Amino acid sequence: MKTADIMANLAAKHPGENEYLQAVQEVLESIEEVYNQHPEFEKAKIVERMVEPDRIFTFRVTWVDDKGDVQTNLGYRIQFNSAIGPYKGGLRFHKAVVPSMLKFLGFEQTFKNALTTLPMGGAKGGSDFDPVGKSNDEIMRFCQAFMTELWNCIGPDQDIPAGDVGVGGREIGFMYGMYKKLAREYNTGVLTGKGSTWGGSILRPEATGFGALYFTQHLLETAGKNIKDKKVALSGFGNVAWGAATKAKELGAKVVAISGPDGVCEIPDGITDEMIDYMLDMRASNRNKVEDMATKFPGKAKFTAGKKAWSVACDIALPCAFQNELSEDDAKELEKNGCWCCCEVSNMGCQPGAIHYFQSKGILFAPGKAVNAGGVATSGLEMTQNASHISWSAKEVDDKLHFIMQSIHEQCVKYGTQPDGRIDYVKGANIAGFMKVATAMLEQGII
Ligand code: 2IT
Repeated sequence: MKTADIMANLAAKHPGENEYLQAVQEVLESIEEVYNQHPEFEKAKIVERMVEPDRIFTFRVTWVDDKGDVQTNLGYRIQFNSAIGPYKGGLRFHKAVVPSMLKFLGFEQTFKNALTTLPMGGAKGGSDFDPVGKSNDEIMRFCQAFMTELWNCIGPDQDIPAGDVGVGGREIGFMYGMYKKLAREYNTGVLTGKGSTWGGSILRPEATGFGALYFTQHLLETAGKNIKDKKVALSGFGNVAWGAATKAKELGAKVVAISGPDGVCEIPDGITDEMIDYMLDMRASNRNKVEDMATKFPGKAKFTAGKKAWSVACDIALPCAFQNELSEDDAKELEKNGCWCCCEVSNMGCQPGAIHYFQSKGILFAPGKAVNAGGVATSGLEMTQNASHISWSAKEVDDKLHFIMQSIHEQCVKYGTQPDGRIDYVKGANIAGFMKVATAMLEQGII
């Protein structure tokens, strides 16, 4: 297999689907060498099959807003790969959602889920519904309308959605209510990220951010470093950024920046518990403005419009918001300001130029599919609890999450250690995930 040939084919079939093509390119270029050592993969055309989703559902979602006006959005579910388990992955509600975005996310999810050690295939879904400025009632009506179409594409042993950008516990609750009504079954295992009184796993809301910090700890330890007293800049203020800020502070780091689409909030003395709690209010308000933090905590948080978190001096950068949010220029600015480590928490948060720049300068870098896998891993733990009708304590879940993040780090080291001793976490994560999925596909025949 030659990456360039496969990419040329894919680009011709899917013109303009840039995010999808970017995600596939990143994986193929890092697995090419290993793949070509396995003629049985080539014979079964594993790569050609793996880069295309198994199937895509597209549907219209019509609902009525608070003014009584009829609104129509598009909804999608992309079932990408089910080699190692039922389809699993989040739902994203964001105005920029198009098939290319969900295909990149579903493709990434397949490898990420393989890294978790749990039996989950890859999927993604969502809608171009824009939650910004919407009331609680509007969110509920939209979620209900969305589920009237989605419900018969999913099931606890078939496809299990969860949250992603724009979808948290509130949205999962509204969607589960409608699912239950349509399916006439109390199938908690059909969605993860549920409320903790009705089948949701303790620590699922925190899990992506906590897992990211556990992974960061392993990476730093392997490099002979430590997170204590280090300055951390993170982007976003949603669920993932909230979990990351909470654990970073708990581990003794100083979170000096958070950001939003409107700009950055610099927090020179480090984020406080009150500020971390306030991030939840900011998300629930659907205003999508990080400036609200500076308004609420004047003198402690300083807002600058139009700037990114990467303009703030830090040791460690944690992109926690959206794909391609960190460019090569941002990477250069980070380096100039003293940053020596970037753990990507968002899915494909760094542009290819930024990753190459970090790696060429010896700046520690790990990719999202390894760093943020604690979220979907804890979804997997939620599925186990649902299937056995029990609920684990916070300690049990946290211990398992710790163990999984350690195992993901070990897989990256195993497959990513280079002849010069350097660990290429991008290669490590991609090869480890790929080998698991490819082997399962091979064993299951040509389907
Ligand atoms: O990107 C992700 O891994 C998620 N949005 C979580 C998916 C899940 O099924 O918990």
